[in-house]
Amino acid sequence: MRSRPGNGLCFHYVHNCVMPSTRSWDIFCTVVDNYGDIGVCWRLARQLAAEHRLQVRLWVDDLASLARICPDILPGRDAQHSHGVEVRWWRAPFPAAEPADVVVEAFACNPPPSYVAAMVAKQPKPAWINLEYLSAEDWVRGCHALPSPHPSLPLVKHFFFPGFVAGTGGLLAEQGLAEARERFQRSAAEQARFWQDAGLPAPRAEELQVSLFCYAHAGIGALLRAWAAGGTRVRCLVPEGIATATLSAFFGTGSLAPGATLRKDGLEVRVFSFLDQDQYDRLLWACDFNLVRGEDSFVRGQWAARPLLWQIYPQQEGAHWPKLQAFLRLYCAGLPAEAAAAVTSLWQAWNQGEDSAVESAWLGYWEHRLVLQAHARHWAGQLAETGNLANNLAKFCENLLE
Ligand code: TRH
Repeated sequence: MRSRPGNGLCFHYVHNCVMPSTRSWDIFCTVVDNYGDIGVCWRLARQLAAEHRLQVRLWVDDLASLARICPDILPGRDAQHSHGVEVRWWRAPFPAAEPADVVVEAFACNPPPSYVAAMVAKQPKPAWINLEYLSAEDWVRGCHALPSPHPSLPLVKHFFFPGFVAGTGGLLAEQGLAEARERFQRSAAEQARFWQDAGLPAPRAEELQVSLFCYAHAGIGALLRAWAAGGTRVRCLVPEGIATATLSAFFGTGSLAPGATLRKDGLEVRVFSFLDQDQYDRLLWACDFNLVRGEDSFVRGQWAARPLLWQIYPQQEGAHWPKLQAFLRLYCAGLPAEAAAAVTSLWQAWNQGEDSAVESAWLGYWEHRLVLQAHARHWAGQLAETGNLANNLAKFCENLLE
């Protein structure tokens, strides 16, 4: 028997009523690179366990990456529990494990053959989901929830696509997220506690707070120059290991350990140790402007209801460009034309990594800050209406299992 966290009770939906049941879920995650794969899976696993009281087992091949965003995790352990989730180290040889009622493979990561064989033998058959990457492109609505029969086995996989609009799976968002953010953004005491817990001094008056999470190729030098030379004081908060080459070159220093503070004219840069996911959310809520990347921090930046700049994960042959344009079309639809053009210029320049274009685009962008602030709040409210991914997925799987 596998060990089961929590009280073993979970719930399923029948005609919109929540009924007790005993569903188990297995989520499979391979870490291709960085933190986005495990970031999404960890957030989903925690939410399913906490809000749906499901018995969630997360199989991940790289515990060190998970430990970075959840410091409770001990790399090297085959099995451990955290936040109501059973975390299993996915490595060869794969142990004999009874498949769960619902099997989620994240980003087409292919569960082990022995596990798939056990899925075939299980009665009733598990619901099998391939959780896809996030994209704002139109085709997503047409592919969301489609079945894909296995070519040789009596199993059917369903595609589940996150998205920004009705007809997609929605975005990950915990219950009460908007309320928690609003409370935090209104409460000086909560913010003071956050800065203290994060080991960062509280902001100074009239100082713009910026968080910076980006890939190495970003045109960061241009932004640093613009912030240093601008009329407003800027404090830029950077996680350890991010943008190190550019920061060292700009400030002429080698030390970028957590706690390092670098100053030039009106700009101060502070390096911090990676925060856990919940604290990272608070950082985004506390900042006036957030630079985010990949998938999960991009979504959390939107939930922060603050202006943001997204660096999309670069793909071969420029496959990421249509995705960026598709999102910009959606995001800018509700903006006045000049502000929309400013957002588009900055996001494009940033993603092209063109230093000189970034510098002038930033100045044009920040002129619209009041409009952009209001828009960010409105956008977060609009997204919330699409429903959240964990709920949508739980309902979808219940229907498959009925
Ligand atoms: O790390 P990312 O670039 O991740 C990815 C991967 O490259 C992946 O292969 C690719 O497919 C995907 O992007 C699109 O960026 P992302 O998605 O934002 O993930 C970062 C995670 O790290 C996210 O869950 C937030 C978390 N995080 C913390 O918990 N604490 C921190 O201090 C920081 C900076 C991030």
